[in-house]
Amino acid sequence: MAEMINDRLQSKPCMIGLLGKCCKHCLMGPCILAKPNDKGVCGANIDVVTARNILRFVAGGAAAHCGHAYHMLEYSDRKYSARYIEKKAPRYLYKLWERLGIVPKIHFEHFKDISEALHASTMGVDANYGHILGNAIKLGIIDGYFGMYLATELEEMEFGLPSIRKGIVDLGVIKPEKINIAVHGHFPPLAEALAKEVKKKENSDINLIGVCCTGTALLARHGIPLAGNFILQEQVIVSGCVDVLAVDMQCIMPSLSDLAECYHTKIVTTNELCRIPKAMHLPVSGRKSASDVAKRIIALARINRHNRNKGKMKLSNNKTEAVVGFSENNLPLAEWAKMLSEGKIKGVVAAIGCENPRVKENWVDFYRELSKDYIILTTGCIAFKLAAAGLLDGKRFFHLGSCVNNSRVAEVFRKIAEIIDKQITELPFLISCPMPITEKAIAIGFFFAALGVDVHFGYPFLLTSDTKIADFLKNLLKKDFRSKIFVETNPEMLIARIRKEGLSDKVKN
Ligand code: BF8
Repeated sequence: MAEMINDRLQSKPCMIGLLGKCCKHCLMGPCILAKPNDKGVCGANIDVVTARNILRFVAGGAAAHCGHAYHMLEYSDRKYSARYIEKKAPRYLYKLWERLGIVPKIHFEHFKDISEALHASTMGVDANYGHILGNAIKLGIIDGYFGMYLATELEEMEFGLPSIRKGIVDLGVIKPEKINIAVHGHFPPLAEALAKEVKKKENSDINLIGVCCTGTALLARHGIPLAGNFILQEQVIVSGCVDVLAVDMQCIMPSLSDLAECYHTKIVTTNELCRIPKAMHLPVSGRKSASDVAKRIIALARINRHNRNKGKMKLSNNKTEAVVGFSENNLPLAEWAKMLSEGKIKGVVAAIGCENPRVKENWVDFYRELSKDYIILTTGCIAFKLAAAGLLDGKRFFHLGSCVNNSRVAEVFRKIAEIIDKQITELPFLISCPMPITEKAIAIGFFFAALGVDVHFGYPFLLTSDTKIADFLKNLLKKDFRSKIFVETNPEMLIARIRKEGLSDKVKN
């Protein structure tokens, strides 16, 4: 007998999830925040997690309604005014929304696809898992081109290209004798304005340092030292010597402001999307405000330096030199293509993504071993880890920048394939993301899979489940894209497999 809804109701709802107290937006979780003072691994508290879950519910509902309207627009071939909301809403309400900064401003067409994905995945819409997975690949393509490519291109137009140089990484770049300002996040305008300021003679007392991808962008473009990646961001404060930590957006632990209460560090948020309680907010909206905020931050750091507590300083001596600033424009791609054709190298592997503290395996040694036969490109937080291990020598390991700069990895693959006159998928390329944390890391994987590149993840998540979905995705990728996304959590197993099979027979797997 077919089971009925009453039967299915026997399965009790998860009360934690029901109340929005389960945070499953990264692979350090899912984190259960059952008691009022519980926090997720990143430090997000119950209020933040619940609010984020509500946002995702609202986004799903809004996507469904907007999708409906969008399909009607398509169907009837009509346009809508860019001032649609202003025209429709009561004047007083529109003014209020404007004052609160909540009038939607997005007109870009590709955002429609993202909202449609939320629409399609909300209850009662797309129930065909094959179609849903096709949509995930489409979003990967959007992530690649409208996300990483466009961001990289716009940053290069605004701030210039990276150039090959030596840089210093790790916590030892914090200098107790100087005024230390750290920049953290992903969106570089303020960090670039600060980089300009600290070149001035009157600011020679300032030591500007970076964290995460904002820091990586500064390292590649200006050689500004990189203090840490995602998992070291709290250690930057614990040094007791960072006078201002200016954050923009993404991968910023909400725990920072709580931690800063125990130290003298002033946290400054600079992006409208990213607010942290107890932090000072100095929004950057354009070139002029970036320059003004940079000056204010320098003045604030100069004053705050006097509040350091000598008894709480915990300085690190860890410092490593790394060669950085590579891109598709300055790498010897013709030479690599020749070496590949002649069998002098076995392939090109890109080590990308995060450093997930849940992962305990030694992936650094894995890449060290692999580099004997393969060229290793690297970006993001894993690039910091390889740099700190002393591997980024610019001979076998090449640092291509922040996570949005994975577009450079895609360009390297595209150009080498062009030179050899093959398709990307026919060549021994691999994307390896051994310690993913964020949704971004997974989206990047889907992008490269859509390009025909095999993608390795080193942390188990949905794709590891023994379901039809995992199989379907495997077959879909194999048939249409000649690629695969696979999970291997054991570096020794993967190295043995690559030694035995290489990367070029991937299509047969
Ligand atoms: O974009 S590697 S933890 S910092 S998400 Fe975040 Fe992951 Fe680090 Fe930059 Ni990328």
